[in-house]
Amino acid sequence: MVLKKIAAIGLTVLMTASMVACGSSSATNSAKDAAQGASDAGAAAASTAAAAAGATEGAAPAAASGEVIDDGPGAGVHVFMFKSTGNSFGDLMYEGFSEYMHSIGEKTTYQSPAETTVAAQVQMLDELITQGVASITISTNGDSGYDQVFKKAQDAGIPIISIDSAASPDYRVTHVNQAETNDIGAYLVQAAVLIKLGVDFPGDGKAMKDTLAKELEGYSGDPIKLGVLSAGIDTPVQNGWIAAMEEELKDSIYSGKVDPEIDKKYGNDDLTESTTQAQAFVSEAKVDAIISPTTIGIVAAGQVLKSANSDIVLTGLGLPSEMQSFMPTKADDNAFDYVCPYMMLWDVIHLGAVAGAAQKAIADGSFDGSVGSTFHMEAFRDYPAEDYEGYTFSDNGTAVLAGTPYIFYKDNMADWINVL
Ligand code: RAM
Repeated sequence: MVLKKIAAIGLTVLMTASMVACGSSSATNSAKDAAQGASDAGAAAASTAAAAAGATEGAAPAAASGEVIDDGPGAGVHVFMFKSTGNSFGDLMYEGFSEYMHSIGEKTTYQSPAETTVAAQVQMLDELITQGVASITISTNGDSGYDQVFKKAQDAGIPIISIDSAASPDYRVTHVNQAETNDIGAYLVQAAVLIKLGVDFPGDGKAMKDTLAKELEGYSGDPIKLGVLSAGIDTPVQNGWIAAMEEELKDSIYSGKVDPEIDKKYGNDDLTESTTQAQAFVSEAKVDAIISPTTIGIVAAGQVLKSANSDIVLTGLGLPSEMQSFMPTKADDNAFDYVCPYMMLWDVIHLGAVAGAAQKAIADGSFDGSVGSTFHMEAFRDYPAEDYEGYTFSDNGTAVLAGTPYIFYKDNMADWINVL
């Protein structure tokens, strides 16, 4: 069933200009087609609930570029489950997953609970497994509590891969990692401190550390204090990034200049809770910069800091469409007139497509998720065909690397507002 047709707007942009190279990448971020942005994808997700299970019979409909199809849950359908509904980041990953899968004749459905909890995901998974779905691709809300339901999937021969937020290596075939965890954590710290020091994005992600080292050498003020406004307290993906931030802060360039302790608050990827936590940062007045490694948290913090006309600066992981009121959008803007002068993310649509290609290869028996095992992703949209290879992930399971962090700043925001 075609639930949503999104008009492509014809603009083609390359995610290369300010890419942060991360050395270990076996894949590259690709050129991408500028399809309609997050709000339309959100509308598609909202319609998901209306998808009829009966639609699973017959051949999978083909999808045009930017078209989001939900075949509804049922036997033989590939399930994509995000942490919860109402999050454009999840909607965009599903857009890529669904479009890629339909381009190769597979059926998909987007199934996420209303609540961002382990229990809510487990209950949905249980029902989907009983229906005999073809596979499960999940972004988890926690690192425990899934064993029983994952075992049920395993016993039923339903492969599980995780994306964004990892599932236990005991049950997943592999994890689709958006970009290297250590890179994301390090770059977020570097960006936050550079922004606090009033330094524009140097135009190249790799140049951030050198620029920062020079700036900090001449810094003699009070130690800069960083705060993090995260998602859930147990969310694997954000906790991995926070650990990488703490590691980065051990580098000697920060010694005596930036407090090694991060003040952490959790908004559970809920706009209201994240707003309350951002307000707490403002009223406590202890931090100089907030890093929000969640697209929901960074929007809440942007709004709070802007309304309060606060001196606290902001960076993190955000969608350009949702951050345009809090960021510079033109090359001649003064970045420091905005609460968030620059931020990061990766190509979320492409990420979802890589997970689709992994599931297809698992179904065909050509990829088993082990280190060195590979799968092929066909070209789709402007993305070239590409091969991905399993490697050892930080939790000792395996992952495939889908991309690299990408910096959004005043020179490129306008290109992305209608895309992501
Ligand atoms: C949020 C989610 C997701 C995270 C992105 C950056 O939408 O918390 O897990 O990866 O932000």
